[in-house]
Amino acid sequence: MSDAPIIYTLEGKRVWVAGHRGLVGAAVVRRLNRERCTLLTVDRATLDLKRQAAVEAWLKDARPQAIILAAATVGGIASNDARPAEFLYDNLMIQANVIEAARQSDVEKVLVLGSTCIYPKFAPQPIAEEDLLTGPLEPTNEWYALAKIAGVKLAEAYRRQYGFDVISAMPTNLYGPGDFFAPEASHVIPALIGKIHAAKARGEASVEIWGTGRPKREFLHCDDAADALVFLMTRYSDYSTINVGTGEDLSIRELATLIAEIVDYSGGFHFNTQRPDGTPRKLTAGKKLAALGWKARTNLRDGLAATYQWYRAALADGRVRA
Ligand code: GFB
Repeated sequence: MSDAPIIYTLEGKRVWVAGHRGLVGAAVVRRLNRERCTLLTVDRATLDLKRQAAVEAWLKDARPQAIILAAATVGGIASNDARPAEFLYDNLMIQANVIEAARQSDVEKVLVLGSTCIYPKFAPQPIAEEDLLTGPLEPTNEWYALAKIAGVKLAEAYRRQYGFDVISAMPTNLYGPGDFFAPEASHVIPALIGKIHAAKARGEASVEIWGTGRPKREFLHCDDAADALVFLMTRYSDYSTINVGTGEDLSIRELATLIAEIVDYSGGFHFNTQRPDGTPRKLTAGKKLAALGWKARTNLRDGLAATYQWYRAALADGRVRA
């Protein structure tokens, strides 16, 4: 099947990657380095995306023509639960400020990034884009999910009222080199890489896994996600959000086993059911993106092995702490 035609070109354009230091933003920067466009980035210390006037002034001055909005306050299941106000407020403000300022500054196209936790906790599997707002959310991440649903709706509303070309994409759980590694606060892959690596180094017989190990998750490498976002930027322009995933998932127990193999850890696991499982499953239906001609390339084992290699190098040179 051939790819959907290019309907928007990035060539010669000024493209702002908001959130360029994050996992996906950094991957988008790497991916855009292969396009003939001018990359714009700005550090958090220079521009606080939560401040409306500052965002409007920065955009008027920097004049991007296209924006990939990868900036967000994010974290794993425990951070989501512990910092509900920040996860809701920060993400609402960032999205609203950037989209409205982009409209005022005549930006041509904006891509807003979300997450598949926007879908109902018990959505039918695999989850299609049409399942949005058909049932209650998973309580551990409803704050983040509500903000990201607002992002989808801002994209729809600005297209409807102003004819502004704002699209939204919902990647599944992302991982890869440059991820945020902190045992309490990070997502499951960096948490387990860190914990299993430490257990091996200390000669510990077992590693704590949160919850029952039975929830299933779909994981997408950040470089695949970035490739999909650039693909969508150039080939998609419509109301519906678009899922971005691999179409394959595995249980947390299976994930822990795979990471232990990669780390070469021969100990066991103990499951702490005092910690939350979160949503039981969130496998995405990728039909819309597949119909446009895109599919993920990185196999999970290879992606995890490369991430582990990056983690060891980052530990050695002090970019991350154990
Ligand atoms: O990646 P994670 O934190 O987020 O957790 P979610 C995924 C699963 O791994 C849950 C289990 O079932 C956790 O209980 N798990 C096991 C662990 N051990 C650990 C551990 O040591 N650390 C962590 N973090 N998990 C997030 C949402 O949900 O996914 C966000 O909270 C966002 O809003 C993100 O959508 C992509 O997949 O449950």
